[in-house]
Amino acid sequence: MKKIKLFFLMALTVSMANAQTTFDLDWFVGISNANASITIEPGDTVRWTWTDEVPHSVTSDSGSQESFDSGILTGAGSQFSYTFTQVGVNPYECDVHSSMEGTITVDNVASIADKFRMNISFYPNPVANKLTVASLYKLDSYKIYNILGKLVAQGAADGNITEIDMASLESGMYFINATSGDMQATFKVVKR
Ligand SMILES: [Cu+2]
Repeated sequence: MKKIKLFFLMALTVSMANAQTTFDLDWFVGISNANASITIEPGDTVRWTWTDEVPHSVTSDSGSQESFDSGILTGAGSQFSYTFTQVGVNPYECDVHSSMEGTITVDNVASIADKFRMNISFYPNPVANKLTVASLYKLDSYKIYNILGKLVAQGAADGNITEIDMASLESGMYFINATSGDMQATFKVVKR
């Protein structure tokens, strides 16, 4: 009994020390390099999902730190996963469409919070009306604070892509706080 308990405790400790994450990327003709590129930590997995009906592969370039190849798969919903274990830079592409390419960077990021922050992008900035927040972690909610720290708007986020209507806010600088589970990040946006 004691042994079992100890084992469980050890397993729990290990799993908490390496909070492994699976990142989902859509894989299709026309994907931008930015949307096919992410920064992860050793032990993290990237899962590519084919979202069109054209044949593709996920194939590491010759200069890639790790070597991986899905082979050519066809059909929306096809998937390929790879778990990266070494720190390094991994450029890859589709063997069928050389315009489909990206880079998986594997680094010992200081914290989950940093990893969360590094994988959020928002545009345009400055923004006139609609701000798009793209995140590789699915976002739950957002809050907008003005320069005085007053909460001026909040809402539910919409997973990987959230559109925030800022049309009704006055011109000026705002801080947007986004959350995903117990992670959060704040970034600065200028409203025209
Ligand atoms: Cu392709």
